[in-house]
This record gives sequence, C-alpha cells and structure tokens, in this order.
Amino acid sequence: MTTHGTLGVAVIGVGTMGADHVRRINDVISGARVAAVADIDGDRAKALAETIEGCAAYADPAAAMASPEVDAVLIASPGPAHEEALLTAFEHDLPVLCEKPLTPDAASALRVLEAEQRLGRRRVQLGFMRRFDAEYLRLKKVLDEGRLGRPLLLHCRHRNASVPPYFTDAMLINDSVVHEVDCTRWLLGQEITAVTVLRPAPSSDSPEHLGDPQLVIFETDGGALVDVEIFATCGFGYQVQTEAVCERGTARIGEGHGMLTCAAGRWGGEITRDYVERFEDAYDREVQGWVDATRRGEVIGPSVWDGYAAAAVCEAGVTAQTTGRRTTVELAERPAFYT
Ligand code: ISE
Repeated sequence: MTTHGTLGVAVIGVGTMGADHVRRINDVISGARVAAVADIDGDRAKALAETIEGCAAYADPAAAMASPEVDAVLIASPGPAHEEALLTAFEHDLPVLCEKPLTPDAASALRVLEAEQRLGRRRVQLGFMRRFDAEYLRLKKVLDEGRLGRPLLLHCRHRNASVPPYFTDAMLINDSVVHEVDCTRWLLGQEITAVTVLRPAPSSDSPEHLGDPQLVIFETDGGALVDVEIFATCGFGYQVQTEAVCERGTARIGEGHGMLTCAAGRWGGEITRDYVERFEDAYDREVQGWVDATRRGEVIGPSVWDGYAAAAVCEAGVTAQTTGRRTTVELAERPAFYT
C-alpha cells in the first residue's frame, strides 16, 4: 500500500487546519510523509510544498489524488468541498481522514454514506478529534464503567475567544456545537432526537449579525438531556468543558488546571488561546491513529455514519435556531455496515 515504506499523504486544503496537519505529518508523527498538497489557492499550495522534500503542489484535489505517490488523503478543505473530494478519493480507493463536518447538510452526507457502502468496506475516519483527547477518553471510560450510574444530564460549555468576521448564527451550530453533538452521541452511546435553541440578549461584544451566546438543548433517545452554552466571542480564551451528572455522582472535564502559578498576591492559571492549542495532543493522536490503522489496512475512529448523524442533528439545530421551536431530528435508519 505504501510507495516508500511510509504512507504518502495528500493534504487537500492547506488553510489553518490543513497547514497544521502538514506540520504534524512532517514533524510530529511517524509512518507518513506529505506527498502532495492541494489548495484552490495554487500559490499557497506551491509555497508550502517548496518547504517539504518530495512534496508536489496542486490546485486541483483530483490531480493530487491521481498521483502514484499518494496512498491516502487528508481532507481539510472547507465543508462544502468535502463531498466531491470524498467521492474522488473513493474512485481511487484511497483511505481518508476527513476534517469535520463530513458535508454541510444531511442530504449530501447521506450520499457519501451510500457511496462508501458501495465500496463494500469503510474507508473514512472522520475528524472529530475530541474522541482522541485524554480528558474526553477518561470521561468516556468512567461513564462506560458505570460506577457513577446512568448519565442523566450533560452540561457543556464551548467558548471561543473570537471567530472570523464571516461567522454566522448557523455556523455556531454547524461549526462549533457540532462537536458537542458528536461528543453527546459518543459519550452516551445514544442518538439525539430533538433540539431547542434559546437566546439571551446578545453580548454587546457580539458582532451585529451574530446572536452570541446561545443555549442549545438536546434530548436523546435514552432519555438524557444535554445543555450546551455556545459563546463564540467570549474574548478571554478558548474553553471547552463538560460535566456529566449521573445517578450516583458527577464527572467534569475541561477545567484546564495544567499549572497554577502564585505571584504578587494572586494565584491562577492560563486559558488556552484556541482549539489548535487546546486540542494539539488530540490532533496528534488522531492523525497518528489514522496513519497506523491505514498501514495495517484498518479503519478506526468516528465514521461516515457519525458524520451523517451529526449533520442531521445540526440541520434540526439550525431550524430550531431560526424558528425558536423545539425541532425533532430526522435520522435515516443506521445501516448494518456501520454497526
Ligand atoms: C472550529 O471550526 C472548530 O472545530 C473548533 O473546535 C471550535 O471550537 C470552533 O468553534 C470552530 O469554529
């Protein structure tokens, strides 16, 4: 499967996340090399490729995937470009790590789900990186062991210091809350059946077109309730916290007390700047896990089904956001292929 003993990876899309993955494959993880980079901005791809030995630059993802040097694909382009890139990867029968979201809506996600099933075996690991974060893994273990009893509630806080000027209300759900959608499904092993969105009077620091923060409530088919605070322009740093309230105890992650300092009559710690910093280790483990599994001929981690289910919940979330009404999630039946 590999041309030179290491996995030749084509990275599609080299904006913030894609460029970070290129660095990771080059400098941090083992067993893979960046064989190609592709970006709609051909000059950006070229400039990056010039810094990596044996790396070719393309403006067209399909041309990168057709290269004999390429054994696997990491898709980090914007969500609307994912369907085409995934279908092209399937044509070349290439293993894929696809950044979230799978695609921007449930209908296109369903098309990818059907296309992967036609291949007869899983090809895609979806980039919900929190599943590789040490704290989330610890919480998952505690919940699965059942020591605290059945989980009744999850309280989630998702705060970004700031977001780009083009960020919209819908992106609060599709780009940010989508992680809580995946974590809820994964941590509880339950599907989300309905979404309600409540809005306080917006922060005066929130851009005019954004109603920030918002409170998103999930109901699950196991009878749990989940509240998510999404505050995308909190200003003070990047904070992601989850507390599970169970029958016989609670478990909380995301306090971020890595180091406490005491000086000048005060004690305190630091808050991470952004998700690239907060989830750096999770991204490393995610990409290393993908490379290792691919070299063994296996597929691990979140699947296309998880991407489709998240898209269906987000669609209901955006409807709930715009109508102000509780909205039920329309979910297709889970194919046996994904069990
Ligand atoms: C971004 O796309 C991410 O995936 C981050 O994890 C999330 O915290 C942020 O809100 C999104 O914009």
